[in-house]
Amino acid sequence: MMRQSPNILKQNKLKQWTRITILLLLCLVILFVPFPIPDAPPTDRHIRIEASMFQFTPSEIKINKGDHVTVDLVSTDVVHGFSLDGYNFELKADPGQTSSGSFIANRTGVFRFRCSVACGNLHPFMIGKLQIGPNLLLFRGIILGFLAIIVALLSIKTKK
Ligand SMILES: [Cu+2]
Repeated sequence: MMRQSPNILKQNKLKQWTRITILLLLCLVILFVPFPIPDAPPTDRHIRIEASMFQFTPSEIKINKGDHVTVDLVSTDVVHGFSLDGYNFELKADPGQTSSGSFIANRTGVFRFRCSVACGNLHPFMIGKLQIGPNLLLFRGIILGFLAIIVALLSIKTKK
């Protein structure tokens, strides 16, 4: 194998660092640049959620930002509660009864909702997920994944 002169080695190192820097900048752009996704027009949503030991049905709900949401909490067995993280929203439904309340989804993101009444030994696991607006984290993750694949392919090519 031919020995490379220190100068060429230095240049190669510089090139490598430039590549890494560009890559890091690209990652930052993907992670933090806002996507130009238009907000869907807000609508009135009526969501019926059944609470039973120890689950909510449905347990995953997707809505749009600005939606006026009315939740009907139906308890099918014992007393259950519904408490939404990030929002000051709580309901409590007696056995066989329906409890209703409304709120405006003015904050985007993924929020957990949980039972707020100790209903049994698995009560802490009685949780669900409310997604408000598009799941940008997922989009960004997918793009980052593609970037990683491209970089991997390129590095294989340059090594040959
Ligand atoms: Cu509970």
